[in-house]
Amino acid sequence: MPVILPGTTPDADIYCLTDSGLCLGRPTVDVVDAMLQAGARIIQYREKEKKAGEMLRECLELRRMTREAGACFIVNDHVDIAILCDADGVHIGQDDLPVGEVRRLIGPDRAIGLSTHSPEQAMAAVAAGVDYIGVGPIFATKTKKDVCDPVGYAYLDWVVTHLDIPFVAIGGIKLHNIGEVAAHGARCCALVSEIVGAVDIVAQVQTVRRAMRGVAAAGTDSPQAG
Ligand code: TZP
Ligand code: MG
Repeated sequence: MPVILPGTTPDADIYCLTDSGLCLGRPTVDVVDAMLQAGARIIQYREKEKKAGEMLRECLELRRMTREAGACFIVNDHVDIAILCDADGVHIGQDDLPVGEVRRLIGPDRAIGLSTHSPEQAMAAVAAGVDYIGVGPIFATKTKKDVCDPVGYAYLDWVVTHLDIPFVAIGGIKLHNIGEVAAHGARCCALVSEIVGAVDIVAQVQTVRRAMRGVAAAGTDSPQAG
């Protein structure tokens, strides 16, 4: 199965991330199971506090589940775990290993995503050969520690206008603003707290996906398939 990259699905869609600190004490496997049940197509494992052994065990299980569901599975930060669990890709930040070194480790067939916060970083990411970029934080967020100031719509608009590379908008995206982010041209939006913090994750993923696709969130329309 080819890797599903942000912004390359036929319909605008969301990108779900794990965060065991925000998921109301539920096991990460159950959280991802709910995301997949709701039709999520891209899952990123992003755990900042767990030990490597636990992360690998969880990633092996999530890889099995995402493969069965036909969803893309990306591991944040940990190139070794991404390789060991046969993830579709790895997502790194500006202060992580250089893209060229990550490519050497991960090979040509797995995707590399890189978080960017400015046009300069985006152009450097393209030149370095990443497969997609993160664009944000669009709004203020408490989810990420040592996060930079929000980039607002200015940087998102610049990416939409100037680049062809797949990208995912991230940071402070919620049900109430995802339609506006999509209207600015984001075809893929990443949400952490708005999804993992929901009591009913299945319903929340479906509602947020509908909102992104321009269907009234509170409407009586039938849920869209996968
Ligand atoms: N990268 C930029 S902002 C962010 C990450 C991982 C956190 C986004 O979390 P939330 O809860 O959707 O604002
Ligand atoms: Mg990182």
